Amino acid sequence: MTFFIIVSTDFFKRLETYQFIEARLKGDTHTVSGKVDFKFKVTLLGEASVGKTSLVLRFVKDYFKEDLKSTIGTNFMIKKVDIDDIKVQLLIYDIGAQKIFSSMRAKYFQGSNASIAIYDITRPETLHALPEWINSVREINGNIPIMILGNKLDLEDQRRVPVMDAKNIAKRFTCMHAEVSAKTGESVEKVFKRVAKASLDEYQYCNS
Ligand SMILES: Nc1nc2c(ncn2[C@@H]2O[C@H](COP(=O)(O)OP(=O)(O)O)[C@@H](O)[C@H]2O)c(=O)[nH]1
Ligand SMILES: [Mg+2]
Repeated sequence: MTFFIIVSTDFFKRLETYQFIEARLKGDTHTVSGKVDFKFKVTLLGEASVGKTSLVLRFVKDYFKEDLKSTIGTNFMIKKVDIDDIKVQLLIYDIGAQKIFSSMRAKYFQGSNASIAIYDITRPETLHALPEWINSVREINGNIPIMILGNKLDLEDQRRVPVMDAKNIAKRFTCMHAEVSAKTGESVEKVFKRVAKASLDEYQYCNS
């Protein structure tokens, strides 16, 4: 009985968050500080513990913590980036990998302008799980830009995923590829900016 109450409370909390996000997406462009030219939804994909939450925290708050609690449900964070003189607001959705939330995933994928599919360079199985994630996000959103991203580059001495393996998968699925470290911050900002630029290019291409 107690279990049931906890589950349903959590469900309504998530539903509220979702409605709040939807309202923001439909709202004006003054949601953060100052005006923005474009708002893009970017979803993070990938297996548990590859570093999705750590990456978004590094990018948005320039912060890293070794013992993060695993993500329950979905969180989102907002950050503005400048692409030349164009102001882009990224709404970054961090999806919990737990199977129990898979029924909610389609909802969260909807309306993505781009995705970042993350693997851990020390665990090959996390790369091999990505095609399934990529197919589900493309089923819902069509051919949006996707970045296949290797994380934990600071653990180079424990690397078990050759760069070429990831590049081959990226080529097969027409995705970008890069490697970063949420821990040291190496290349994190550069990668999010590349994703923002790809979203902008895609938007301009589709609306030209
Ligand atoms: N060495 C190293 N550890 C990382 C890095 N990014 C995340 N981690 C660790 O990997 C674990 C899982 O990270 P988390 O962000 O919770 O992964 P998520 O489940 O994909 O959101 C945590 O213990 C993090 O501290 C990184 O770049 N380098
Ligand atoms: Mg997480």
